[in-house]
Amino acid sequence: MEPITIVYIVGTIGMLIGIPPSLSLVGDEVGLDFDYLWAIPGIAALMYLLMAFDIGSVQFQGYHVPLPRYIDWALTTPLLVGYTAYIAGAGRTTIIGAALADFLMIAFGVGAVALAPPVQWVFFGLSSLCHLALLIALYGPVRRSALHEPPSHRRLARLLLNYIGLLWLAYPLVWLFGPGLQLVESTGIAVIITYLDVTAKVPFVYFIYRARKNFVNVKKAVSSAEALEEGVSAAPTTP
Ligand code: RET
Repeated sequence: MEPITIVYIVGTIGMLIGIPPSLSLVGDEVGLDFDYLWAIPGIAALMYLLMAFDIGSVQFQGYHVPLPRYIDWALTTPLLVGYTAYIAGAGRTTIIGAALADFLMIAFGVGAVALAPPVQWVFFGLSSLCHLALLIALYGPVRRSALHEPPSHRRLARLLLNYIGLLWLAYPLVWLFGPGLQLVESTGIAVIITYLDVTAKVPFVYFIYRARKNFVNVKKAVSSAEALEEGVSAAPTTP
């Protein structure tokens, strides 16, 4: 068995760990709708399984590139960004705009790995511009909209926002050392990316799962406070 196969199997198992907590939120009445959160680790687990069997990989400029990785990123990173903006209470246009900037970043990224030297740098530039646009959207309108949310939502939105904002900075760097300058060969890059991917997804869904209890408690607290208020106002005011 190739060492890289083991890495991708570990990646598959890692992603599988994210499925039960996100599945438990399906159909849950927590005020926010997380019915498709499972698709984030779910799609990734499937793509890692394909990579473990070396299905769908191609050779670009003498560099081994698994296409399932880019299918995974194209589908799941807009979900990561979209859910973050949604939890922050952002409007439809902001959510779609941020998810679109993210999708274009990945689409241009495919050009950056598929094409030969001079042109690949143009695509690297375009992809990086989209990454920048995404960060501006997250730290601008998304962050601002979180200010109007209840504390539990605001805290979670901020956590996810910084998680995406910081961790994802590693990806263009990895590209530079891998497909870009080819200083690190594809096996080493695959190990790093597997680690980053599992870290980007599994704690993300877990953070939401963990905070779900807050949402429920907030709702319960609000309704019991209301019931209390009604009880108080219905009660006679004189002792
Ligand atoms: C590429 C190409 C070079 C320029 C930039 C890139 C950014 C990639 C990112 C990927 C994030 C992936 C995640 C996966 C989770 O499983 C495509 C490497 C900017 C930010 C979070």
